[in-house]
Amino acid sequence: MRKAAGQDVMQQLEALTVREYGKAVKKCSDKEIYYALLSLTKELLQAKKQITGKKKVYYISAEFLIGKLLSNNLINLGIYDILNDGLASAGKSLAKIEEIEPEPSLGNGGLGRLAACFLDSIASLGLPGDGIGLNYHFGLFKQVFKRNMQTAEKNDWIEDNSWLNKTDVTFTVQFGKQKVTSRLYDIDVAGYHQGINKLHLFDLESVDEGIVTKGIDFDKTKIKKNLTLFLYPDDSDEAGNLLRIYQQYFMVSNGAQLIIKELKEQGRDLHKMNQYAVIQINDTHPTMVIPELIRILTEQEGFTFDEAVNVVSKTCAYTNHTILAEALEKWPLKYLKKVVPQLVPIIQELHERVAKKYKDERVWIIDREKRVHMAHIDIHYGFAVNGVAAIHTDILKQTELAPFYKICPKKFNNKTNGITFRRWLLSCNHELADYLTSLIGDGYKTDAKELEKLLEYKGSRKVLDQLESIKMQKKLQLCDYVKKHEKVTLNPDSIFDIQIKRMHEYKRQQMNALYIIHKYLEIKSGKKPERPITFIFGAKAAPAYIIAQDVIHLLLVMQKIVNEDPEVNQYMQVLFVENYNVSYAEKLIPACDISEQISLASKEASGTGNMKFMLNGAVTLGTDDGANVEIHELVGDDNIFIFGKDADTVIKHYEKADYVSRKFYEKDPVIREAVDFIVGEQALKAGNKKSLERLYNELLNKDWFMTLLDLKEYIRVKDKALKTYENRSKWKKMMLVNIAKAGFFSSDRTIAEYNRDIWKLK
Ligand code: 26V
Repeated sequence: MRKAAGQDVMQQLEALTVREYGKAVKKCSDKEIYYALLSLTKELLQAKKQITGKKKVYYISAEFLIGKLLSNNLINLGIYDILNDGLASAGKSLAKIEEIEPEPSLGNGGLGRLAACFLDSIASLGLPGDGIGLNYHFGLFKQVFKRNMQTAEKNDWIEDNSWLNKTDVTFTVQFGKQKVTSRLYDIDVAGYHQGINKLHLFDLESVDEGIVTKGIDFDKTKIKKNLTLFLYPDDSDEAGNLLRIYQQYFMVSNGAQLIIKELKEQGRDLHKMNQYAVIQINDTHPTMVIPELIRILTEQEGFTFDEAVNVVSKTCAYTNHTILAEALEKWPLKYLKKVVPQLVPIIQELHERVAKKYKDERVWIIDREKRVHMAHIDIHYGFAVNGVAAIHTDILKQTELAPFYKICPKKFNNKTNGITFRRWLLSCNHELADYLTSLIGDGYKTDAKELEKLLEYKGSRKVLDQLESIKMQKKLQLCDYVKKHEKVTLNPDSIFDIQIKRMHEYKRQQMNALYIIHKYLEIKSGKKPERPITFIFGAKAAPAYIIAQDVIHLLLVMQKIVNEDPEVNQYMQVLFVENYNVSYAEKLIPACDISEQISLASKEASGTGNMKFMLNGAVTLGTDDGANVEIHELVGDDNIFIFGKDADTVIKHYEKADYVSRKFYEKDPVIREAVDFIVGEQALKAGNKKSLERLYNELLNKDWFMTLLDLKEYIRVKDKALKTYENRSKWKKMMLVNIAKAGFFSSDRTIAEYNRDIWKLK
């Protein structure tokens, strides 16, 4: 057995390359070293102790956006520095070697990334907890820009040699009369100086990658071949929706079978399942685990229906991640009858029990249009319901889920999201982490609140200058990377203003685009900014979400117009990076000056990018929404730029249906000028008429997410942020306060709260 850590890990690597390739590390290519490190790290992980305990949490989620794993595993195993130094002595760069690893493509955005941060923190706190999800072969699509538009290609991320470990666990999953066989693949999840848990990813034995034709097109009806090909295929048509239900059932049936298998292997009494297992349902996607467990317990384990309902309800807990109605799943009963007929009588019985008990139809599971409200199953037949930031949980209680809060107030609780500092500081910003360690010791690595010790240095010029210099280093690194990957030369002396997140109207990238147009026109008219500004975007839009595609198009058109205009490009630049993903985020976030968090108040449940930026010394420009509210409270008015109508005002506008975007357009020439530019001569020459006109009409006639409501104030406050940046000592203090106050947002804190209030593992 190899030793887990220590000086000899470099010797182990040398021995491995000699054995595998017949040469020393210094003679190997980066690729050869990567694969040697992969097998060495996997061996070290396997030698680690599995985290055990009486009770285990199963975090079941359709997405785990885990990112590349090499660097994180090395950090958590405590061997990053040794290898980094050893490789450097052999003339090799670990940072370059890390680039070889393909990024797993198992999530859309925040929800999936949160699940990944949670797995890291569960293991790092030494808690027994496994993830359960699906092994999508082509994951979320790869974004490729063509003619300033997003196109989608398959993301072929799985290699023969990868972090996935094939197991001999297989199950049968039944869809009506059809049966498929699954196979379990595991990824080891190492805690920071801790043992390991597992991420269990189920795959379809009969999956056929060959059925993908052009781009991401494939026959959606061939479920025996397609079930684990893609993450959330296009759900704009019936076949897409059915496939989503097939995927969800495949995930939960496998999950339920695995949990029961493990409990039986441990000799547990299934009637007391809740003493040994807790199932955290990540959004509504895994909701069918509730009826599926009830089905298995009654059909195969001799439970009465009441007994099964009773124990399952004490085992399952639900996290809500959005108040957007279109994202709260409601499956037509007829779809469920087609895909999972065996669950339908169970769901109907669960509904009957609710309908008998409550007159208020808003809490029923099946509505008059025969749609099954998945969240309602979770709330009635789970023991806890949580939102993901204080304001989000309040809105759930007072508005979206108010009828439920009335009947079961005790189930509701808040768990403000968090991020793992291992990835979002120690791994992506070694320079800052090392400097912080030199100032305040490394206690903050396990107790993030210790970052507050940094506040002592608020008056130290030396420290403030060093923070500024690290920021410059990270900007230069980003410039190099962008030059290579996007063929764009950025100016590191400019202010980096960054908005990276899924493309959605509620997140209001279109508002930022209108600011860019406004700034462009100002410069054209002779009003130059004090310092150049670089506007950076990264985002994927769902292939069926047309308006989101239009916003991407507008931004790419602005990139072309601005960057090619010699009168302007020395004062501002626009960059929309292609195929934004976790690895790109790790490069962008440490280099950011202004963090754009500009969602329409009430709509962003939490946000987690906001936390990552803050931790890396960026200052937030945002609305009082999601976790921004808590960031605002922590850093105070002086260290954040807040603008826009608050959540109550926005909710009232929706209730009264009295927001008319055209009024804002008509009464304000600044707004009018920016909006008109979208369909002006210059934009139409550079872009696509149909797309730009559609977006223009949307903004003028609908603007469901109230862009124009906040645009004027956004311009004012963003200009104020840019001006404040010129007061360098003030800005550097703001950076310091943001870093110092970020400790609250460690996912270790979030998980400790889940454990204390919901899971009660230890
Ligand atoms: C999903 C969909 C799918 C259908 C089209 C429209 C739409 C809109 C939003 C969503 C979001 C699904 C849930 C989600 O990803 N929520 C995110 O969860 C993060 C982790 O809790 C949180 O930080 C983000 O604020 C929240 O948007």
